[in-house]
Amino acid sequence: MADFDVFNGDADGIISLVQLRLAEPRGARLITGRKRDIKLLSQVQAGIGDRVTVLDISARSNANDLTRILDAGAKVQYFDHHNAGDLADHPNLDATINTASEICTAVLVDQYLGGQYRAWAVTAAYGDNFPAMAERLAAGRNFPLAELKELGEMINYNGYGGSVEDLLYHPADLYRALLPFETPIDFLTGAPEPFFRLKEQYASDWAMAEQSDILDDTATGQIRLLEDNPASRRISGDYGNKLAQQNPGRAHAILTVQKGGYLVSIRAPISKREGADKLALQFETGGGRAAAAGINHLPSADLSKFVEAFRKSF
Ligand SMILES: [Mn+2]
Repeated sequence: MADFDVFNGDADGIISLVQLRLAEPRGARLITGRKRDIKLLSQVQAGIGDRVTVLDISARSNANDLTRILDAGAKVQYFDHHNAGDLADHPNLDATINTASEICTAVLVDQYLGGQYRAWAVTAAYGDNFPAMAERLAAGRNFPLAELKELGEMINYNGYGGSVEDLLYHPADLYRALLPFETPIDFLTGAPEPFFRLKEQYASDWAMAEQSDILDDTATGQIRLLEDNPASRRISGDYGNKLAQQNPGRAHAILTVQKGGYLVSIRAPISKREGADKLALQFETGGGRAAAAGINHLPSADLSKFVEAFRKSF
Protein backbone atom coordinates (compact mmCIF):
# COMPACT_ATOMS: atom_id res chain seq x y z
CA MET A 1 0.00 0.00 0.00
CA ALA A 2 1.33 3.38 -0.96
CA ASP A 3 0.13 6.95 -0.66
CA PHE A 4 0.80 9.67 -3.20
CA ASP A 5 0.29 13.38 -2.64
CA VAL A 6 0.21 15.05 -6.04
CA PHE A 7 0.04 18.84 -5.94
CA ASN A 8 0.70 21.92 -7.98
CA GLY A 9 3.95 23.59 -6.89
CA ASP A 10 2.32 26.99 -6.41
CA ALA A 11 0.90 28.55 -3.24
CA ASP A 12 -2.56 27.10 -3.86
CA GLY A 13 -1.28 23.55 -4.39
CA ILE A 14 1.27 23.60 -1.56
CA ILE A 15 -1.09 25.16 0.98
CA SER A 16 -3.99 22.91 -0.01
CA LEU A 17 -1.76 19.99 0.95
CA VAL A 18 -0.52 21.69 4.14
CA GLN A 19 -4.14 21.98 5.32
CA LEU A 20 -4.99 18.38 4.41
CA ARG A 21 -1.88 16.90 6.03
CA LEU A 22 -2.24 18.98 9.20
CA ALA A 23 -5.72 17.48 9.49
CA GLU A 24 -4.70 13.99 8.40
CA PRO A 25 -0.95 13.31 8.55
CA ARG A 26 0.22 10.82 5.94
CA GLY A 27 3.74 9.78 4.94
CA ALA A 28 2.94 10.03 1.27
CA ARG A 29 5.28 10.22 -1.69
CA LEU A 30 5.29 13.84 -2.85
CA ILE A 31 4.82 14.51 -6.54
CA THR A 32 5.04 18.14 -7.58
CA GLY A 33 7.00 20.53 -9.75
CA ARG A 34 6.88 24.06 -11.07
CA LYS A 35 3.55 25.85 -11.24
CA ARG A 36 3.36 24.97 -14.93
CA ASP A 37 4.23 21.27 -14.47
CA ILE A 38 0.62 20.18 -14.43
CA LYS A 39 0.75 16.72 -16.02
CA LEU A 40 1.85 15.23 -12.73
CA LEU A 41 -0.34 12.11 -12.68
CA SER A 42 1.88 10.55 -15.36
CA GLN A 43 4.42 10.01 -12.53
CA VAL A 44 2.00 7.97 -10.42
CA GLN A 45 2.08 4.17 -10.59
CA ALA A 46 -0.68 3.12 -8.19
CA GLY A 47 -3.03 0.17 -7.81
CA ILE A 48 -5.38 -1.59 -5.42
CA GLY A 49 -4.94 -0.40 -1.83
CA ASP A 50 -3.09 2.78 -2.82
CA ARG A 51 -4.41 6.26 -2.04
CA VAL A 52 -3.77 9.18 -4.37
CA THR A 53 -4.54 12.77 -3.39
CA VAL A 54 -4.55 15.28 -6.24
CA LEU A 55 -4.58 19.03 -5.69
CA ASP A 56 -4.81 22.03 -7.97
CA ILE A 57 -3.98 20.41 -11.31
CA SER A 58 -6.43 20.15 -14.20
CA ALA A 59 -8.24 16.81 -14.52
CA ARG A 60 -8.56 17.60 -18.21
CA SER A 61 -4.78 17.75 -18.64
CA ASN A 62 -4.40 14.52 -16.64
CA ALA A 63 -7.45 12.67 -17.99
CA ASN A 64 -5.70 9.60 -19.41
CA ASP A 65 -3.50 9.04 -16.36
CA LEU A 66 -6.42 9.61 -13.99
CA THR A 67 -8.42 6.93 -15.80
CA ARG A 68 -5.42 4.60 -15.77
CA ILE A 69 -4.92 5.05 -12.01
CA LEU A 70 -8.64 4.65 -11.20
CA ASP A 71 -8.95 1.57 -13.40
CA ALA A 72 -5.88 0.08 -11.69
CA GLY A 73 -7.89 0.14 -8.45
CA ALA A 74 -6.35 3.06 -6.55
CA LYS A 75 -8.59 5.44 -4.60
CA VAL A 76 -8.28 9.04 -5.75
CA GLN A 77 -9.32 12.12 -3.82
CA TYR A 78 -9.29 15.17 -6.08
CA PHE A 79 -9.67 18.88 -5.28
CA ASP A 80 -9.35 21.43 -8.05
CA HIS A 81 -10.66 24.59 -9.72
CA HIS A 82 -9.27 24.18 -13.25
CA ASN A 83 -11.05 23.04 -16.39
CA ALA A 84 -11.82 19.36 -15.69
CA GLY A 85 -12.99 18.38 -19.19
CA ASP A 86 -15.39 15.45 -19.23
CA LEU A 87 -14.57 14.09 -15.81
CA ALA A 88 -16.39 10.76 -15.66
CA ASP A 89 -17.88 9.28 -12.50
CA HIS A 90 -15.80 6.41 -11.21
CA PRO A 91 -16.40 4.40 -8.02
CA ASN A 92 -12.77 5.03 -6.96
CA LEU A 93 -12.93 8.79 -7.51
CA ASP A 94 -13.93 11.33 -4.87
CA ALA A 95 -13.76 14.66 -6.68
CA THR A 96 -14.45 18.18 -5.45
CA ILE A 97 -14.15 20.33 -8.56
CA ASN A 98 -15.43 23.88 -8.75
CA THR A 99 -14.43 26.06 -11.69
CA ALA A 100 -16.20 29.22 -10.49
CA SER A 101 -13.96 32.16 -11.31
CA GLU A 102 -13.65 33.34 -7.69
CA ILE A 103 -12.51 30.13 -6.02
CA CYS A 104 -9.20 28.35 -5.56
CA THR A 105 -8.30 24.82 -4.48
CA ALA A 106 -7.20 25.80 -0.98
CA VAL A 107 -10.67 27.29 -0.42
CA LEU A 108 -12.28 24.00 -1.50
CA VAL A 109 -10.03 22.21 0.99
CA ASP A 110 -10.91 24.81 3.66
CA GLN A 111 -14.61 24.07 3.09
CA TYR A 112 -13.92 20.31 3.26
CA LEU A 113 -12.11 20.77 6.59
CA GLY A 114 -14.75 23.13 7.99
CA GLY A 115 -12.36 26.09 8.16
CA GLN A 116 -9.92 24.29 10.48
CA TYR A 117 -6.83 25.93 8.97
CA ARG A 118 -8.45 29.11 7.76
CA ALA A 119 -5.34 31.32 8.01
CA TRP A 120 -3.54 28.97 5.62
CA ALA A 121 -6.50 29.11 3.20
CA VAL A 122 -6.43 32.92 3.33
CA THR A 123 -2.69 32.84 2.56
CA ALA A 124 -3.30 30.56 -0.42
CA ALA A 125 -6.15 32.71 -1.77
CA TYR A 126 -3.85 35.73 -1.71
CA GLY A 127 -1.10 33.68 -3.36
CA ASP A 128 -3.43 32.49 -6.13
CA ASN A 129 -4.38 36.15 -6.81
CA PHE A 130 -7.84 36.14 -5.20
CA PRO A 131 -7.49 39.01 -2.70
CA ALA A 132 -11.25 39.64 -2.46
CA MET A 133 -11.86 35.96 -1.65
CA ALA A 134 -9.03 36.05 0.91
CA GLU A 135 -10.63 39.00 2.69
CA ARG A 136 -14.06 37.36 2.69
CA LEU A 137 -12.55 34.20 4.18
CA ALA A 138 -10.78 36.24 6.84
CA ALA A 139 -13.88 38.21 7.85
CA GLY A 140 -14.40 38.23 11.61
CA ARG A 141 -10.98 36.70 12.27
CA ASN A 142 -8.08 38.55 13.74
CA PHE A 143 -5.55 37.71 10.99
CA PRO A 144 -2.62 39.97 10.07
CA LEU A 145 -3.72 40.21 6.45
CA ALA A 146 -0.77 42.13 5.06
CA GLU A 147 1.62 39.45 6.29
CA LEU A 148 -0.52 36.55 5.02
CA LYS A 149 -0.78 38.29 1.65
CA GLU A 150 2.94 38.74 1.31
CA LEU A 151 3.63 35.15 2.40
CA GLY A 152 1.09 33.80 -0.10
CA GLU A 153 2.61 35.87 -2.87
CA MET A 154 6.14 34.72 -2.04
CA ILE A 155 5.14 31.04 -2.01
CA ASN A 156 3.39 31.54 -5.32
CA TYR A 157 6.39 33.35 -6.79
CA ASN A 158 8.62 30.43 -5.85
CA GLY A 159 6.70 28.16 -8.26
CA TYR A 160 7.58 30.09 -11.37
CA GLY A 161 10.56 29.20 -13.52
CA GLY A 162 11.66 27.59 -16.76
CA SER A 163 12.73 24.47 -14.87
CA VAL A 164 12.86 23.39 -11.23
CA GLU A 165 16.51 24.57 -11.26
CA ASP A 166 15.34 28.19 -11.62
CA LEU A 167 13.39 27.96 -8.34
CA LEU A 168 14.84 29.04 -5.00
CA TYR A 169 13.11 26.07 -3.31
CA HIS A 170 11.87 22.82 -4.80
CA PRO A 171 8.10 23.00 -4.06
CA ALA A 172 8.28 19.72 -2.12
CA ASP A 173 10.94 21.27 0.14
CA LEU A 174 8.91 24.44 0.61
CA TYR A 175 5.88 22.28 1.52
CA ARG A 176 8.03 20.44 4.11
CA ALA A 177 9.18 23.78 5.53
CA LEU A 178 5.56 24.94 6.05
CA LEU A 179 3.94 21.71 7.22
CA PRO A 180 5.21 21.78 10.84
CA PHE A 181 3.18 24.92 11.51
CA GLU A 182 -0.52 25.02 12.39
CA THR A 183 -0.80 28.56 11.09
CA PRO A 184 1.19 30.80 8.74
CA ILE A 185 1.84 33.12 11.69
CA ASP A 186 3.51 30.26 13.56
CA PHE A 187 5.68 29.71 10.49
CA LEU A 188 6.57 33.42 10.21
CA THR A 189 7.57 33.58 13.86
CA GLY A 190 9.07 30.07 14.10
CA ALA A 191 11.19 29.45 11.00
CA PRO A 192 10.76 32.28 8.51
CA GLU A 193 14.08 31.99 6.69
CA PRO A 194 12.52 30.74 3.41
CA PHE A 195 10.17 33.73 3.46
CA PHE A 196 13.01 36.22 3.83
CA ARG A 197 15.15 34.56 1.19
CA LEU A 198 12.22 34.57 -1.25
CA LYS A 199 11.57 38.27 -0.54
CA GLU A 200 15.18 39.15 -1.26
CA GLN A 201 15.30 37.29 -4.56
CA TYR A 202 11.89 38.68 -5.54
CA ALA A 203 13.05 42.28 -5.08
CA SER A 204 16.01 41.80 -7.37
CA ASP A 205 13.93 39.97 -10.02
CA TRP A 206 11.32 42.72 -9.85
CA ALA A 207 13.85 45.50 -10.42
CA MET A 208 14.83 43.76 -13.65
CA ALA A 209 11.22 43.29 -14.86
CA GLU A 210 10.51 46.99 -14.50
CA GLN A 211 13.07 47.58 -17.27
CA SER A 212 11.32 45.25 -19.77
CA ASP A 213 10.22 46.19 -23.31
CA ILE A 214 6.55 46.83 -24.17
CA LEU A 215 5.64 44.83 -27.32
CA ASP A 216 2.01 45.85 -27.73
CA ASP A 217 0.01 48.54 -25.95
CA THR A 218 -3.68 49.21 -26.66
CA ALA A 219 -6.70 50.38 -24.68
CA THR A 220 -7.61 46.73 -23.95
CA GLY A 221 -4.25 45.10 -23.36
CA GLN A 222 -0.51 45.23 -22.92
CA ILE A 223 2.17 42.70 -23.89
CA ARG A 224 5.58 42.80 -22.18
CA LEU A 225 8.77 41.09 -23.29
CA LEU A 226 11.31 39.77 -20.77
CA GLU A 227 14.84 38.58 -21.57
CA ASP A 228 16.06 34.98 -21.41
CA ASN A 229 17.33 34.48 -17.83
CA PRO A 230 16.21 32.73 -14.60
CA ALA A 231 15.05 36.00 -13.01
CA SER A 232 12.66 36.65 -15.92
CA ARG A 233 11.32 33.12 -15.78
CA ARG A 234 10.66 33.45 -12.04
CA ILE A 235 9.08 36.90 -12.00
CA SER A 236 6.92 36.83 -15.15
CA GLY A 237 3.78 35.39 -13.54
CA ASP A 238 3.78 37.65 -10.53
CA TYR A 239 4.72 40.67 -12.60
CA GLY A 240 1.67 39.92 -14.75
CA ASN A 241 -0.53 39.73 -11.65
CA LYS A 242 0.74 43.09 -10.43
CA LEU A 243 0.23 44.77 -13.82
CA ALA A 244 -3.31 43.32 -13.84
CA GLN A 245 -4.05 44.79 -10.40
CA GLN A 246 -2.69 48.20 -11.39
CA ASN A 247 -4.80 48.20 -14.59
CA PRO A 248 -7.95 46.19 -13.76
CA GLY A 249 -9.68 46.93 -17.08
CA ARG A 250 -6.78 45.76 -19.21
CA ALA A 251 -5.56 42.27 -20.21
CA HIS A 252 -1.85 41.42 -19.95
CA ALA A 253 0.58 38.98 -21.46
CA ILE A 254 4.15 38.55 -20.33
CA LEU A 255 6.40 36.87 -22.89
CA THR A 256 9.75 35.54 -21.75
CA VAL A 257 12.31 34.69 -24.40
CA GLN A 258 13.34 31.02 -24.41
CA LYS A 259 15.08 28.81 -26.99
CA GLY A 260 13.13 29.04 -30.24
CA GLY A 261 10.27 31.14 -28.87
CA TYR A 262 8.59 32.37 -25.72
CA LEU A 263 7.11 31.28 -22.42
CA VAL A 264 3.78 33.12 -22.15
CA SER A 265 1.80 34.17 -19.09
CA ILE A 266 -1.69 35.60 -19.74
CA ARG A 267 -3.96 37.54 -17.36
CA ALA A 268 -7.54 38.45 -18.32
CA PRO A 269 -8.73 41.88 -17.13
CA ILE A 270 -9.65 41.72 -13.43
CA SER A 271 -12.88 43.59 -14.25
CA LYS A 272 -13.93 40.68 -16.48
CA ARG A 273 -12.08 37.52 -15.60
CA GLU A 274 -12.50 35.55 -18.79
CA GLY A 275 -10.84 34.67 -22.08
CA ALA A 276 -7.31 33.80 -20.92
CA ASP A 277 -7.82 30.03 -21.25
CA LYS A 278 -9.48 30.31 -24.66
CA LEU A 279 -6.57 32.39 -25.93
CA ALA A 280 -3.98 29.97 -24.51
CA LEU A 281 -5.75 26.91 -25.92
CA GLN A 282 -5.39 28.31 -29.45
CA PHE A 283 -1.74 27.29 -29.12
CA GLU A 284 -0.39 23.77 -28.82
CA THR A 285 1.17 24.07 -25.36
CA GLY A 286 -1.42 26.40 -23.84
CA GLY A 287 -3.61 25.81 -20.80
CA GLY A 288 -5.06 27.36 -17.67
CA ARG A 289 -8.15 29.06 -16.35
CA ALA A 290 -10.46 31.78 -17.63
CA ALA A 291 -8.73 34.45 -15.54
CA ALA A 292 -5.12 33.27 -15.78
CA ALA A 293 -3.52 31.01 -18.33
CA GLY A 294 -0.20 30.35 -20.04
CA ILE A 295 1.60 28.86 -23.01
CA ASN A 296 4.65 26.75 -22.22
CA HIS A 297 6.24 27.35 -25.60
CA LEU A 298 5.09 29.85 -28.21
CA PRO A 299 7.30 29.31 -31.28
CA SER A 300 8.96 32.53 -32.55
CA ALA A 301 7.10 32.12 -35.84
CA ASP A 302 3.75 32.36 -34.00
CA LEU A 303 4.45 35.71 -32.33
CA SER A 304 2.36 37.85 -34.68
CA LYS A 305 -0.43 35.24 -34.60
CA PHE A 306 -0.37 35.51 -30.80
CA VAL A 307 -0.45 39.33 -30.78
CA GLU A 308 -3.43 39.25 -33.14
CA ALA A 309 -5.26 36.60 -31.08
CA PHE A 310 -4.51 38.56 -27.89
CA ARG A 311 -6.01 41.74 -29.34
CA LYS A 312 -9.18 39.83 -30.31
CA SER A 313 -9.55 37.98 -27.01
CA PHE A 314 -10.27 40.83 -24.61
MN1 LIG B 1 -4.93 27.20 -8.00
